Amino acid sequence: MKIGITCYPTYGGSGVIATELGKALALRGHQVHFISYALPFRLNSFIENVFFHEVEMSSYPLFEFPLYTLALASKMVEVAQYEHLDLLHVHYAIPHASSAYLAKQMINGKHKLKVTTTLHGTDITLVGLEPSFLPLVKFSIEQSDSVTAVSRFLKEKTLTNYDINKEIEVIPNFVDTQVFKPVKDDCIKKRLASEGEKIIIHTSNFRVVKRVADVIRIFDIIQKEVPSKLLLIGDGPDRSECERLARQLGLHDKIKFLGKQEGLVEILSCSDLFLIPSQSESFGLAALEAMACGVPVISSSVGGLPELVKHNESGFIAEIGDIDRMAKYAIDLLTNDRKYKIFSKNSRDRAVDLFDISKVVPLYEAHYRKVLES
Ligand code: GMT
Repeated sequence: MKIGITCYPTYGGSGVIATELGKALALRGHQVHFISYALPFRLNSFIENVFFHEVEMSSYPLFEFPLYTLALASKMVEVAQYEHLDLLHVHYAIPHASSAYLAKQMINGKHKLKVTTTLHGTDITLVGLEPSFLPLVKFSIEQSDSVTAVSRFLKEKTLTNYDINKEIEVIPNFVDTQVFKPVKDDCIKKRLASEGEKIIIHTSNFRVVKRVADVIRIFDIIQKEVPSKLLLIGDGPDRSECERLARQLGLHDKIKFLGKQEGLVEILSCSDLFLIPSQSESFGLAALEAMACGVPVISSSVGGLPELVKHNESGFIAEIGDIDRMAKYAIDLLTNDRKYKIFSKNSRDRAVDLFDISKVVPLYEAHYRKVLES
């Protein structure tokens, strides 16, 4: 198949999934054309069958706001026609599904092109609900030839919030468990924590929905009982506030703000526990990557997280904001070696059995075939 993929190219789960999917499809012999405003960050080396098409933006002074949606639609038409695309797969509905709709209208039957939209999270649960976007998101989803969602939760939310009567296939996010695997490297552990200390980790884009302040407060309780360090990876709007909170609680020596990091596998592998107390989370790709490295997860009970974290088997789930309970679960696990080993193994097994790239990419291929035959 010849597949066009549009996604956000910077850090973010939807971009990661779109890029890894495209790379995996190319390895399986499909031709993949990425269309975006910049090279997706995980597309940093030559891969056969993978092409990148940059959307050029005009900076004409009359346009106070960049007209990306329109420029993207034009580029989609150009690539679809010249590269003979069978299908355009857009990740994150806003504005990609609308650009794809427009592109298809412009092609107007001259060339057969199907559009698949994958819903990822805040495109449905937050941004898409804003009055200025809701009608367009609903329309663009309804007009897509097919729609997938990354969790059962997100599928239900889409159907109810947008009053949509359309088939939505749930295809979960995935991880390459050959890459994200436990690599016990003592050297790194020694550099991050002192002898005998546990490592608690959280990775995110430090937005309000991630509740990073809760991570710090949970850690505050944990470190009183268990010698430990907290690693905070990523960057975003809440980071300065969180650094202030860490200093206020006298934890600045025990919390390391590492910023954005490339070599996540090694850091995850020497961590003992992953915290994700989000306000909203349609899937929680960061938690899956931790599980694949054998790291149990403590999460809030929102969104798609309960589909990922099996309570009392691969981690624990508690109500949003219940930092005492999350800390109690963490202390229980970190002070019980036997239980910890079982949870760590369960986490890895769950990632391998249900969410490995080799199991999920064929679901997308089958989905495409169904759409193309319809
Ligand atoms: O929706 C967002 O906030 C952005 C999006 C992204 O691009 O990172 O995150 C969502 O998609 C990820 C990949 O499918 C999911 O793992 C995240 O749970 C989801 N974020 C939220 O629902 C807040």
